[in-house]
Amino acid sequence: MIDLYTWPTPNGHKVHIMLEEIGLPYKIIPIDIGAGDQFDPDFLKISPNNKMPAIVDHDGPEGRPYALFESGAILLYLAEKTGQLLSQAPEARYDAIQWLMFQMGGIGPMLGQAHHFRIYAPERIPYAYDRYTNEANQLYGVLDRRLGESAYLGGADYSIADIAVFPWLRSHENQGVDLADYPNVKAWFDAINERPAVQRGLQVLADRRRQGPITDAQREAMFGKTQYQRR
Ligand SMILES: N[C@@H](CCC(=O)N[C@@H](CS)C(=O)NCC(=O)O)C(=O)O
Repeated sequence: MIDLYTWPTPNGHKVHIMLEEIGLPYKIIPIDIGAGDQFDPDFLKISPNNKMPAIVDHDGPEGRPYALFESGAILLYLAEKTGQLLSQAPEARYDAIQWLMFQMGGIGPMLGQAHHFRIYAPERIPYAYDRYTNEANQLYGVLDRRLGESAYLGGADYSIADIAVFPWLRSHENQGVDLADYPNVKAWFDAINERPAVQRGLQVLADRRRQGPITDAQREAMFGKTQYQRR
């Protein structure tokens, strides 16, 4: 059994979708990041940067429990554990890993900042607003060119690279991106969105998603003093 510490955000959705695709049983432990659950000392023992998702695999290497944070590491771990969604052939394997790293180092951080400065920032800061909107569109352009030459990000087969990127593109409007400008991305996105496991993954904790604008208390937990008082 895998304990899944999560919340219905793009980084959480990656792991929900992965677990649904590979069919391993898991138990959901909600980490409400707007309520400050990520600062619980027990959670910090497995996720030292106070971020979800994290997992504990009670049947880890050599049968012992094993904890992981960072969604990219979790996807790699689950792919290797089950032999699914990551090729064993070196070239195809590293093609997928490259695009997984592109998600972790580019798509996640940059689209996250685009969302932050367009939606969450208390005032509009034109420099940041424009910089991250431009970065977002630049990254969608990279994806569009890749998906013009191969069916999936890692090549011919659906892989953990697609699972990592897909959830981040669901909020394209909030990132200042019009999907119609990226037809290869749109076709790929629509195909992945139709996968039954993807739809099941997106349903995990869906009823807990914030309705309406962020509150002052949620802003404080995620971006305010609470975030930095442990330093
Ligand atoms: N690089 C990390 C990023 C995880 C992350 O940014 N999680 C956010 C929500 S999507 C979070 O837990 N934020 C709470 C906080 O920073 O206090 C990963 O891919 O797992």
